Amino acid sequence: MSLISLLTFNELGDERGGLISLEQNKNIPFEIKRVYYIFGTQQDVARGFHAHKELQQVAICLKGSCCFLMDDGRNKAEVILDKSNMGILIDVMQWHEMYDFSDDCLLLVLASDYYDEADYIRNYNDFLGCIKNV
Ligand code: T46
Repeated sequence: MSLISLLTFNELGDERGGLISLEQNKNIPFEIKRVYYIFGTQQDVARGFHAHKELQQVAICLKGSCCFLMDDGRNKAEVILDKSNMGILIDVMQWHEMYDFSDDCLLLVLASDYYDEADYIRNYNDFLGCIKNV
């Protein structure tokens, strides 16, 4: 599995403006059970710093930009999200960190399940321990 998996969404806009449609099990590779969005972030504040055991997510920067670091416990890779027609797949057991948020950043996240704190691995050493056991 590639560390950075980017999804490109078809643009259905016309002279009246842009339009992008997101559909579960079509251009989003799972059933969408939850949607949340992150906004009003500060440039020098980083978020994330966890992996999920079961949850799959797609993050789309609808406005502005931010940087994602993805880490599978062996390799790390960075990507800048700055296009509303592009999403990053945050797959299971991918440690991820988000930073360098622009002032106007609006980050939409589609998730495959309801919020469950028990699905988070928030300690990096615990994450590395889980990877070793796979
Ligand atoms: C992720 C990245 C991309 C809820 O109660 N319900 C929710 O649906 C979410 C997403 C969060 N929360 C609570 C949990 C914390 O007490 O809101 C608080 C802030 O969440 P957190 O510190 O986990 O936020 P981020 O930005 O570090 O991570 C979030 C998601 O939680 C996470 O699943 O993958 O965005």
